[in-house]
Amino acid sequence: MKNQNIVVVVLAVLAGMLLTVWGMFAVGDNMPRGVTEFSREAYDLHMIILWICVVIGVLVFGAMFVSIYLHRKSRGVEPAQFSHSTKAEVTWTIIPILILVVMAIPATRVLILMETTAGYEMDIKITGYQWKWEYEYLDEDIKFISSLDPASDAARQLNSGIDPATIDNYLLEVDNPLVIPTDTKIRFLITAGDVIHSWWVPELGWKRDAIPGLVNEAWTEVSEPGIYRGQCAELCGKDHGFMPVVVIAKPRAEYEQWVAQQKGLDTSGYAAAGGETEQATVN
Ligand SMILES: [Cu+2]
Repeated sequence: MKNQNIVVVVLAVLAGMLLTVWGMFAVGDNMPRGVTEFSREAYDLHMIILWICVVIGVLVFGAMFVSIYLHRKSRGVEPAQFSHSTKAEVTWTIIPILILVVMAIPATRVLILMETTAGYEMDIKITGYQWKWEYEYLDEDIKFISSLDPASDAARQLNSGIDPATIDNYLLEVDNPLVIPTDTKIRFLITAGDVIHSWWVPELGWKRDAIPGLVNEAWTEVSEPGIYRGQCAELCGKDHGFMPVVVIAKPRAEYEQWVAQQKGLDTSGYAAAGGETEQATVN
């Protein structure tokens, strides 16, 4: 290979690495920043570690390509004859250890934050079933099943003749969404009634396995009202792809209205409160 060709290959590989990272942002394929303190912490951590990895990647591959180029046989370079270097081994052991320790400090802080459910203001029990979710507001005596919305369900059937592109939020819409108040620390108690599922809403920054016979804990405190979508994230059977999660975060007053409406106390303000989906059943 001619010298110019080698330079082109080296530059192409380095450019390809940087292009991959840039493309991740340009296409929006990165993890979402989310709408909770925890999701933002996790996102920031992910970005810090990503950039550390990019720098390491560029340095390591850069050094490798440069030395391949500068020390190639056609330049008459003689190979070194040593078989062991304590100095080099100590260096390439200590530097990665330091990097790992530096990355572990913020990661541990975020992990502890993730596990700290203390100070929660309300409890919601989530139970996964093939292939739906059950939500139980433990303080409110509200319980309902949330499953794939009928429009998506009809379109997904074999030979349905319905073009999925015509369905809004195809496979990401449910009949009864989980409604939560904003700016409230909510503890989720997550379990399953048959096989292992996993409750996942990317904007909240975490997912938790729903395991029969075991109750997992997680928490959230959503700062921005909105509709957040997710899916079951643990292969749980043939309809695993058809049990989405929809969370609607409403300001406290609108949430209270929704609760009253669920209990049949007051139905007046529901439409005004943004109740665009079907109402849930009350047990
Ligand atoms: Cu599942």
